[in-house]
Parts: sequence; structure tokens; C-alpha cells
Amino acid sequence: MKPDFRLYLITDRKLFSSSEEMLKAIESALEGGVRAVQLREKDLTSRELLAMAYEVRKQTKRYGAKLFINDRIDIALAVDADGVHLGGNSMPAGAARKASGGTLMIGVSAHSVQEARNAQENGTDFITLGPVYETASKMQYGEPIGTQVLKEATRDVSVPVYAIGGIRTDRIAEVLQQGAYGVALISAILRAADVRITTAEFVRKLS
Ligand code: 3NM
Repeated sequence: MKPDFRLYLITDRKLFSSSEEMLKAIESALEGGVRAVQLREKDLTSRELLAMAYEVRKQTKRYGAKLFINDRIDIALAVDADGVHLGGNSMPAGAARKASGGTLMIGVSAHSVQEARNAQENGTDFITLGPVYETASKMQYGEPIGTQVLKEATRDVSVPVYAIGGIRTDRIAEVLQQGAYGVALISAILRAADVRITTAEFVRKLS
């Protein structure tokens, strides 16, 4: 079954002066209509991540939104998250599915058509593909792959593909046209002057 969300919000607490400030922004995004959040705080200890995951689980639950945990199946299971999001150094989707006893949805980050294919073969539920456009941190995510690679990938695989990297409201029409099922993003929402209103605009443009 295809995911029931087109907008996938990813966290980055470094954009905020404190974790509490980020939780407030997530709350505003939930008010604005986001229904899937990925907690991606790779540098926290297990304890710190677990504590934050419990908080975001409480928030997302109140809005009937899905929660994904980046990389950490153990944390995802411990907080009753809906899924886990796997990167290039994570377990492949098949192993993650086995480890979770089939209870977690699985998303995989891909950066090329070949990686998208591999993720599909490994049994992922969906893919994020990017960076499609330039992102704030090129060092971290690499050179943009562009909309042509997005188009090739969406033709090549049947699992839903979310465009990621430099996504803004004015780019939604273009990525949907290239076959994206939805969009995944950090800064366009978390750095917005009004998080709730910007989220609502994304939701409207994706529906
Ligand atoms: N993954 P923004 S790009 C977390 O290409 C992440 O896999 C990427 O941030 C990938 O929406 C990216 O601010 C950053 O551009 C997305």
C-alpha cells in the first residue's frame, strides 16, 4: 500500500537555539497539516535520541501523523514509531524489515537511479531521492542530481519516490511532473517565517 502522505518533514535541531524550539516548530508544522515526520538527529546519544523520540511520538500521535526514526530500528520500536528511514550506511531494507518483525514501514535514501533500484529490490516501502536541487549544505548531501535523474528513477521503480533537496513550494509542480509521489524537506518548513502557514501551503499544493 502506498504511503498516505505526500509531504515528509525531516528534523534538524541545529537550525534552532534549543530542542524545545524545534519541538515548537514541529507542533506548528503538524497544525499546518504535515502527516509524516522523520526524526533525523544523527549526533545524539541513544538516550538523548530516545527522549526526543518519545516527545515527537506524543506530538505526532495527537495529530494522527506518522513518525519515522532515521537509521535506528531499536529506537523506532521502543517509541512505537511507524517506521524507520535508512541511509547508505544503514541496514538494507530487507534486514530492517526482518529486525522489526515486519512491523515498521521502511523508507530509504537514494541518490541515483541505481540506488533507487537497489532500494526497491531490497523491499523498501518508499524512497527519498536527491538532492534534486542545491541544498544549504552541499558538503553533506553532494551535488544536485537534477530533475532528469528524478524522472528516470520514477520511471524505473514502482515504489513511491519523494523528491528531496532544495524543495520549495514553487518547485512542487516541477517534481510532481517528473513523477515524484511527494516531497521531503527540512529548511523550507523549519526555517519558514510562519511554519504553520508554509506547511499548509505545501499540503495544498500537494493535494
Ligand atoms: N537528504 P532541505 S538532501 C536530509 O539527497 C537530506 O538524500 C538528502 O534539506 C538527500 O530541504 C537532504 O533543507 C537535506 O534542502 C534536505
